[in-house]
Amino acid sequence: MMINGERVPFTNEKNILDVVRKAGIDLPTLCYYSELSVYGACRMCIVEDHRGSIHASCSTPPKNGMEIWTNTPTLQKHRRTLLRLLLASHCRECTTCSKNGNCKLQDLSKRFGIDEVRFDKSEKAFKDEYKIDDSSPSITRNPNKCIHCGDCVRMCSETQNVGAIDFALRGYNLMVCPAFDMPLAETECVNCGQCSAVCPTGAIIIKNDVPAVWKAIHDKKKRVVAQVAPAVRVALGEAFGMKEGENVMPLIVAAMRKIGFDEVYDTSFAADLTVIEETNEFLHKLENGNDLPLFTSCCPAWVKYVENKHPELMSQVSTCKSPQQMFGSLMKAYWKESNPEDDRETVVVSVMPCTAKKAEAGREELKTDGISDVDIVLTTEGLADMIYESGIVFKDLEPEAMDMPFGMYSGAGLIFGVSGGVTEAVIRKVIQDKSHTSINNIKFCGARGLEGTKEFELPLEDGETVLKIAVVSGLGNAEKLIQKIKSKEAFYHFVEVMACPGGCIAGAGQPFGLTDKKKLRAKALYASDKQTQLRHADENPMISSLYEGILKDRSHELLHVHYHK
Ligand code: HC1
Ligand code: SF4
Repeated sequence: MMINGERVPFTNEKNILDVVRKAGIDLPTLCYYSELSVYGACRMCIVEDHRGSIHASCSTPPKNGMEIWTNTPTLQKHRRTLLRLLLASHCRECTTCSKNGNCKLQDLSKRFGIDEVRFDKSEKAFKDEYKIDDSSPSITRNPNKCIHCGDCVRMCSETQNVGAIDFALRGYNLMVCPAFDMPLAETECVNCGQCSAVCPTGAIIIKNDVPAVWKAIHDKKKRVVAQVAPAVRVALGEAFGMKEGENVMPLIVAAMRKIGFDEVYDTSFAADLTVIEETNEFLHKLENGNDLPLFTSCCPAWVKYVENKHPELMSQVSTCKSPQQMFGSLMKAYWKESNPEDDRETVVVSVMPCTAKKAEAGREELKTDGISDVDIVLTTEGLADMIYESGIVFKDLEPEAMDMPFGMYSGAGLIFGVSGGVTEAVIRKVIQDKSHTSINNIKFCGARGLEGTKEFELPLEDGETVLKIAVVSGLGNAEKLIQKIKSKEAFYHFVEVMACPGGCIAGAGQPFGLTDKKKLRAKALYASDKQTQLRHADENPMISSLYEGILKDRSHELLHVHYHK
């Protein structure tokens, strides 16, 4: 086809938009994501053909012989008019909006030179129009900033099969909200935050817990202990213009020490503990042959999904706390026991790629004597904000190592951050042959890759048992798998579920990224795993000393949970 007078070949591109972008022209969009269905609502991606007809390029397939232009006076006029209309009904408190500098509407207004908005309305009038919903522990909805692109609605229903939000009313009154405009916290929302990840404006934002962390750091009576999740290290660098997928963990440690965290540890350490506890639980169930498959439990959005939609399956969800929570309960108990003369209160801060971890940390079942095991959860972007606010030049930091003893982890714990990682870590524990070759060869078993559903069989060394395993990410894929299990179309011994498509590397608290970026993050985690001296959880010497010490009689109390919704 011809684009702006130049011949551009196309192959499998599903729409003109993809062909134009392939040709190096960044057509603007507000409602297009290649991983969601095409909605065609914003009309920013319009193109003009040789007859002067206008087409939405996202919903028009490319055809041989087509001639299109992307930047004619008509298109420019239409785009500006569309933006002006959107801005006219948008609450524009941009300087104090958490999306300031990261808002697609703001970017496009600048790009198309919008310097005045007619039909203006005061900020107060907006605030009086729709109430802000901050009932959720993970996200805040501000309908005054919604541009009705429907990205959040499609993400919540298509990808996550939750459908907690949808369009309501018509015409000028059209809005996106939960059924009957209920507070989000009272719906089936699982706190995955994926709606906020695709929201182009500040209409759905992640709860900001940065002020609470600063308060704790500035309080001398508090010992602020941080854990950093596996997936954070391969995404945070992007916030500082570094290469996508680069592992910046040593710089994160250096930055966090400068900020004032007293100790910096790795959630991968607790993931090693999860591997041991979950594998033992799995082998026990396998021996008894009942209540199978065992579903993983580290993803709190998945746990909430089961509670909401399939409570009858809760007995099949592992009783292991997630690594975040294992870390919190262990940390508080360990320091109380080993250092009773330190009278500072321990505050556990997690840095997570995930918004559902905020909700998990607040759950009643994960409190000890009324106190949360994890006190505050920051997202990757929240930590980036703290680094930025502190004036730390991230790229120029000298790399530093984690604190000990909870900074020691195996590669098995590290790969939890990508879909299939928990499964691979469990397999590394289950197999008898722990040689390098054998551990390396597991990568071919079928657990790796960004496909939403992976199913494979694993023959064990006893020559008799063949494990049937499934790995899914995205709750819509989990639902399809559950239906297959229920209808007896399929049987599995072990099922790993992560709510975010691709696993935690694609968590809503990370800088946003589609497939290509996820691939780089996954690659970086697997590369780091290969460089660890310890490749399976049993090898972690700190873990064995804990089992001989504090966990000897308290492993169930500290590492397991029984949810009672
Ligand atoms: Fe995850 Fe997990 S891998 S859930 O994705 O099991 O958030 O990274 O920290 O808890 O370890 C998230 C990541 C994370 C837990 C671990
Ligand atoms: Fe839906 Fe997840 Fe957003 Fe909740 S957080 S509304 S479940 S996409």
